[in-house]
Parts: sequence; C-alpha cells; structure tokens
Amino acid sequence: PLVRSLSVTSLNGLPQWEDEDLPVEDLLLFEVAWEVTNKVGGIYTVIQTKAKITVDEWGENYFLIGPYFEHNVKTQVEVCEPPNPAIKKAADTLRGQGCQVFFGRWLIEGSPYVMLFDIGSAAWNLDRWKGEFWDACSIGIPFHDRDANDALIFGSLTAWFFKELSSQFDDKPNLIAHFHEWQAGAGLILSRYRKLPVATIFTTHATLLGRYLCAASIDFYNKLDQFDIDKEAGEREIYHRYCMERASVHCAHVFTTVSQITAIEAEHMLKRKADVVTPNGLNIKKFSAMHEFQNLHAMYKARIQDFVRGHFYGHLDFNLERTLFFFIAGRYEYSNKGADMFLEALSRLNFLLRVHRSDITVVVFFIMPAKTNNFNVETLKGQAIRKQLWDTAQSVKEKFGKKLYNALLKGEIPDLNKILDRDDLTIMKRAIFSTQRQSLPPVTTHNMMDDSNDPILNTIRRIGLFNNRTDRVKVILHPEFLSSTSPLLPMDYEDFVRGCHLGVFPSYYEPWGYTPAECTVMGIPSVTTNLSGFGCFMQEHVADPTAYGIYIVDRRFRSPDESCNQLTQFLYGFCQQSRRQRIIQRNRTERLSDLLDWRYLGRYYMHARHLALSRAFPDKFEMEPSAPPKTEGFRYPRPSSVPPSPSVSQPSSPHQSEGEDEDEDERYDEDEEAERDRQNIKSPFPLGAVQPGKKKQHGEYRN
Ligand code: G6P
Ligand code: 1S3
Repeated sequence: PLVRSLSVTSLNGLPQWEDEDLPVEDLLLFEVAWEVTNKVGGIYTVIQTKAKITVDEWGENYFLIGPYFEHNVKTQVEVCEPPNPAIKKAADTLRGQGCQVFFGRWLIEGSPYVMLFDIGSAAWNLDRWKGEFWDACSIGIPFHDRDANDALIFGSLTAWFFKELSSQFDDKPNLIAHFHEWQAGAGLILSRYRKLPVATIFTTHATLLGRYLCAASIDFYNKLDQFDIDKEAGEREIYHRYCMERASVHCAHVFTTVSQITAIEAEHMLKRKADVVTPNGLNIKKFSAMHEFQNLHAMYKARIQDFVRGHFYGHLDFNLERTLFFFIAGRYEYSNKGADMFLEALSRLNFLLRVHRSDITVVVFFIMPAKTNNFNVETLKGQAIRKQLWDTAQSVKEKFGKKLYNALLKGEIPDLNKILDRDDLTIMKRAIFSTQRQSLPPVTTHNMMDDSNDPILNTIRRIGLFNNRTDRVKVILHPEFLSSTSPLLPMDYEDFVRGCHLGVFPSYYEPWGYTPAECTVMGIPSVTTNLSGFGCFMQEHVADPTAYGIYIVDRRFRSPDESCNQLTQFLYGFCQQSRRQRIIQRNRTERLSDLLDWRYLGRYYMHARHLALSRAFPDKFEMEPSAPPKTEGFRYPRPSSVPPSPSVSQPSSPHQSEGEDEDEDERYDEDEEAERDRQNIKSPFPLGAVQPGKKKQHGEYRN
C-alpha cells in the first residue's frame, strides 16, 4: 500500500505531509461534541469559530456530530439529506431502528455539515446500552445522573453510526473522529472497544476533578501530585463521570488539551501526558479601515454611557468623560473565575482613588448568569426616567428652536430670558423632580432567586461597595448574558466588550480563557493570570504583554493577598492613563490578534489528526521521527518605544506624561511605531501556514 509519511522535523516542529497527493476523498473527518449547535460554554466557541478553517481544509468531508435540540435546529440548521451515500445509509440504519437523526448545514461561517442525534428518541435503549458499557469498561452510571445518562446515549449512537459507516467500506476507510470532553467520550470508548477502523482523538477542555478541587478553594497547583484522585472523585459523587473522562483519555490514539497548564493538570488528574497541546483560536476578521475598532469603541461606549445615565439617575455627580468601564464575564464560578479576587481588588482600588482624590470613576459590570426572577423595578425605572428626561429635553428644544427660527426670520435676536415659557419650565422641573430617589443606585439589575446566598452580593455587602456617592468604584451585577433585545441594556456581548475599557479575568481555574482572548482581538486590554491557558500562552509569545494591554496577574508564585495587590496596582495604573495612552494601548492590543487566529493555531489540530492517523493506520500513514511537536517559536517583541525594563506596577506606554489634555485625540500618533514594529515582527504565520484567504487542499502543508 501507498505509505504516506508524516514528518514532524520540519516547519518548526509542526507536521508536514511528505506525500503531496493525499486525496481528501480517502478521508472523512468527524468532530463530536455535546456543544455542536448547542451553546453551553467555551467548547461551543471552539467548534463554531474553528469550523471555517476546517471546512477550508476538508470541504465536503468534514462533519460535526452533536445532540439534537429542536430550538437549536430551528434557529441554526438548514436541514438536508447527507450527500455522501455511505453516511446517508448509516444514518438511515439508525433511523430504521427508531432513532431520530437530523442532518443539515450549520449556518455559521464555513457552513459545515452537522449530524444531530435525538437523545430522547433513543432513550428506550438506555438499560441495554448501560449493560454494554459496563461490559466494555466496567463503568456503571447511576440512574439519577441525567447528564451522564444522556452522554451514554449520545456515545452509543455515535459508536453505532461509526460501525454502520465503516462496515460499508471493503478497503477499510480512513475515518478520523475527534471527540471533545467527557460528554462525547463514551462514543470513543465504544468505538475502540469494538475495534472500529477509526483514528480517534480526545480533547479535554478542563478536567472534571480540577474544576471541582479548585472550586473547593484547595491549594490545587501546589498539591497536584498529592491527590488521591479516585477518592476525591468518589467523595464528590462524580466517580462515574471521572471514569468516563479518564477512559476516553486512555482509549484515544491521540490525547490533546487546550494549554500547557491543563496538560500538566491532566497528567496528574487523568494520568496521561497530552500528545499535543491545541490552543484555542478565533476567527479573526480584519477591518479594511485600520482604526475602525477605535471608532467602534467610541460608538459602543456611548451606549454604555446611556445605560449608566439611567442606572445612576439622581446620583450622576461624576463625569462620564472621566469614567472607565471595567467588566468580568463568564460562567458563574465565583472563585474559579476570580470574581472573589476582583471584588477585593475593587475595594482596594476604591480606597486608592478616594485617598488620591482622583476624578476618575470606574463602573464595573459583572456579567455572570445566575437564577433570577427577571429585571428589578428600580433598574427598569432608571432607564424609563432617563428616557423621560431625554424626551423632555427634545420637546423643549423643539419649541425653543421654532421660536428662535421665527425671531431670526423677523430679523430679531430673541430675549433669551423669555424664550422659555412657564409651561416649559414646569415640565423641566417635574422631570428633574422625578430623578429624586430614596435609595442608592442598585447593585444588581435583576431580582436574584437566591439573593441572600449569592457569593458576589455577599462579598459586596461585606466590603460595602454599595454605589454610594463617595465611592469612586461603582458595581453593577447583570446576572444574565447580554442580548441586543434586552429592554435594559440592549447590546450584544461583542458590542458591549468593544465599548468597555478593560476586561478583568483574574481566574484561578481557566484551562484556556476565551474572554480575554476575545478582548484582545477587539483591541480591548484585559487582565488575565498565569494560571490561565491564555495568560501563559501570551507570556510565552509576547515579550512585554503589559505594553500590549495584557496584564498577567501572578497567581502561581504569590500569596492570594499579594496577587490581589498586584491586580489592584494594574487597575490603579490603568486608571492613571490619559485618554491618549489608552488609545495607543488599544492599538497595540489589537496588533496581537493575528497570534490568536485559527489560521495559525489550527495547525495544532492538523498535527493531532496526522498523529492519530499514523497511530491508527501505521501501515498506511507514517510519522517520522518521534520528535515532539513544539508549541514555541514565535514571539512578539516589545513595542519599540517602550523602555527596556517595564515596571510591573505601571503599564508601559510610549507617552507616560500625566495630566495630558483628555480631549486630545491622537490615535494616529502611534502609526509610525506600529509600522516600525511590524517590520521587526516576523509573520505570526512562520510555519509555512496557510496564508489568509488562501483555500487549501488537504496534503498541502509545505513551506
Ligand atoms: C477611540 C475613538 C476616539 C475617542 C476614544 C476614547 O479611540 O476613535 O475618538 O476619543 O476612543 O477613548 P477612551 O479610552 O477615553 O474611551
Ligand atoms: C472550558 O470552558 P470553561 O469556561 O468552563 O473550555 C473553554 C474552551 O476550551 C476554555 O476556554 C475554558 O477555560 C474552560 O473553562
């Protein structure tokens, strides 16, 4: 047989097909995850943003497999029949046994094919499949764990489908199946147990135990090698899930995870070294106008300012032009996502701004979904009052304008003391009276179901950040994801991020961390930590991350109190920047976005696939030699105008002069520096990667 050789020695350690003519028709690639078309968290973002480059490479031979939910299909999928006859036949076999299988195009960039299994329609098989799973790997799943039962049905359907598909090919087909997370893992375990001719990859985006242990405020990273993991899993009643995760990891031909730090964690929690680290990317879109993202910042900031005008009605004694918007967003994992440390740092920042008599106000948004009973009345009232003031001003302005116009027509300058009549004054006074309030501007926008036990609210109560007039730091908890259809803050998440000044994500447990990465590609500075995959990645690839607006809190080698002080210094330093410095910093932040582009990071996925093929079908695919793939290579130099030794406590900036004119808008100032740096920086696609926009055929991985 034709031996296709895969080399890992070339291209800075990344793989290269030696055989140019690898026909893509030979291979079918499946990616299996619970979050295909189904947004639960970060894995959805991985799969959805990566689809474009995977379709560019695999074309019609790429398929995603996920669970069927009616709402998701109605809103995201164009249903059709599988064009590939073998896939159609396999799907029809499942359908013939009463299992509903939906096929179609997922309406996202790249329009990949998706195949969705209706878990409910196959649930009657559960007991039998539990028995088969027990026979395969001796893992028993308790009846009360709905998620684990669903995962088993999903996995059984996936493995069944692969069996039906592979049995149609005489000459064993080259199927690659890439499974994400334990919820998809049963499909991998069963495929391997049944010896199906499938090259398998398992990617974990976190470990179950790591997440639980960190949330329990255990000194996780210093005790990694000391945990009795079976016992810990048992005590937390996740033993069966942990077994599913661990078995998937060990059954896979190739095991990958999203960052070096999670690779170390997995080695201890799952007892296997990751073969490849596959960092998460984004689908980067460049604006044709270079400074468009700055204009968008100004535009969306104005929307946030409007919301703040309403929320703080009656207390608007701070200057919105001297107000900075910070935010934290994500899954509501109070300490894992660093909300605890952020609140403590905000309390310290409030103190610093007050004692230094700063005229800066910081409004901080917590966007973390919790159980609520809708918006609270006080918050809605704030927006209604703002609207009423706006309407009043408009109607007075209109009358004023007409009178002024008529006077000018007569060749007169009107008496400005008389141009407003008593009625005008009355409606204006009434509007002002309506802004009186007995209470402070609310800390939360919604009625919380469990207000008295909510960790964020309880900390706010303890540290006393109640939005008093004297507070320089104001806090708003929005316990729901943002939406452009909200009556309160009608903005999508992306637009909201663009309008803010700083994203703050001081996570303790964060295998990757999409939130700061998203900030970066939108040119918004952010705080991350050296315990997050993203933070470590930036430390590795950027010489002076702070200068680029990536503030990395050291949560590894410092005590929590020291880390909190460092975070406070970052925040305080940020508040001391002039507008001009912020604009320059945003320009630099945005320059890093190429580094996070799937067109670059997708290569690690390619490498994992090649490795899996060479391990599953060694007589057909060869990988030479055994040098491990390297993830290092590219490094952004320090911006040329930054002094060689940046202080930790002050953000580096080319123009560190205080008291500059805030209205000065010199965003093009830095263009010269940018150009200079651009010439110094080698391409972030140094690995002979696909150049942006170029459609690539499979097997075209040469320099
Ligand atoms: C962008 C806009 C400028 C605006 C600035 C405000 O750069 O293009 O017109 O002045 O944002 O920056 P700031 O950091 O004060 O929100
Ligand atoms: C996980 O989602 P999470 O927020 O629970 O997967 C994400 C995608 O890989 C990752 O960015 C995140 O750090 C993990 O924690």
